[in-house]
Amino acid sequence: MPRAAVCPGIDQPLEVVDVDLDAPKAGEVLVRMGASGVCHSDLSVQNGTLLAPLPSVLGHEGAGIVESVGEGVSSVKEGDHVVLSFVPQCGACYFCAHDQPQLCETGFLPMATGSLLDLTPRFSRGGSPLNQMSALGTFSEQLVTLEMSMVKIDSDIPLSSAALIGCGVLTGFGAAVNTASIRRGDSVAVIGCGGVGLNVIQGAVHAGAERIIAVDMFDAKLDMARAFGATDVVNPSSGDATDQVRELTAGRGVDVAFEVIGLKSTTEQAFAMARRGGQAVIVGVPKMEQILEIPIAMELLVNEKQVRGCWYGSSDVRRDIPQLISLYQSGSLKLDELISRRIGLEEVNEAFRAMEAGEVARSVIEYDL
Ligand code: PAD
Ligand code: ZN
Repeated sequence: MPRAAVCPGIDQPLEVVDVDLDAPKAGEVLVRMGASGVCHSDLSVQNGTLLAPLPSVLGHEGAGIVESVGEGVSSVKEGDHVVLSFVPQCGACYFCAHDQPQLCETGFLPMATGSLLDLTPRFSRGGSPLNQMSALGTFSEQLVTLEMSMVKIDSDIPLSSAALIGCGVLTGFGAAVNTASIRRGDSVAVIGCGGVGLNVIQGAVHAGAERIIAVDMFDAKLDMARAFGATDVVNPSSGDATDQVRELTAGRGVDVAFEVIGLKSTTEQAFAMARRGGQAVIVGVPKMEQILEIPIAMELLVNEKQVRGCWYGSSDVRRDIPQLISLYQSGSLKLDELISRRIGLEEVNEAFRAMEAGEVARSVIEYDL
């Protein structure tokens, strides 16, 4: 019986309790979790920004060790170390066949409904089903998920660092490298330098951006941003962020502006910071009903600006996870530096508080293996 952090309902604290876990069915895998990052999207489910069926075991950024496999599973076996993907990627549907596995059709319903392919979760408590966020539920000592929701990694990579790849790194790094069209020498702005935004910064460095302007309201985050490769920093408390970014770019604006918070105001800022012909890449998840209004004639036509949405860094997990691991192994990708606090599962509510207070890049739950 694993211990898991369950969100009982919107705005209710997570409860750390023993839960029941069914054995893996065909195409499914039982994983003993090594670690799970605490991402803003977990908090967004708890506070109702991101709609997900509750009650649910939260957590969608994790790595662990395969304990057993269901019938027909061939890509992993007992003892393998794996990074979990919060988007199941089947490799065979229309989107997977068109180089957009982040939009996988097979994986969409399990991800959105917090269940597996038969649309039931494997967690339960007192006989009632408990959903599993993004078909995972990494805030649990063990979980059962789809074979298509994991990628095998070398067993010498620390699981706490590998866990971060599962959401923050794939999303942020991928936003810069896959979603945006950054060219060598470009200027970019990154609004929001938390666990995801810091990875946009390191992705922008990798893509060859020359000027990387970090925007955050906490100076400590801006210090981290510099350590991850930002060349300039802007704190909106010392003047309008758009004006400050324009001043740094000869009044023109940046080639690519990223919004990595999930607010309407900062999404509008990203659009305003982009130069004529530039891109605004939206990574932060706002409230479901949020609408973005853009002056069509001036901004989309005369100024030819583009808005690009970014889901999971437009990542192909089977292509990108091995690449990120090898960048980490060669010292070109920071993972350990993203970990602000190593915590136990019982401290998950405190991790939410620390995230909201801007105290951490990532808190990482470490499980006893
Ligand atoms: P985080 O809380 O670690 O970071 C957010 C950062 O924004 C913090 O550093 C804050 O200080 C900063 N911030 C907040 N408000 C402002 C403001 N008004 N002006 C300037 N800075 C501000 O969150 P995170 O990095 O874990 O996640 C960021 C967003 O990305 C969040 O909305 C999350 O749900 C989203 C996300 N999207 C995807 C995707 O596929 N698109 C995947 C994962 C996470
Ligand atoms: Zn996340």
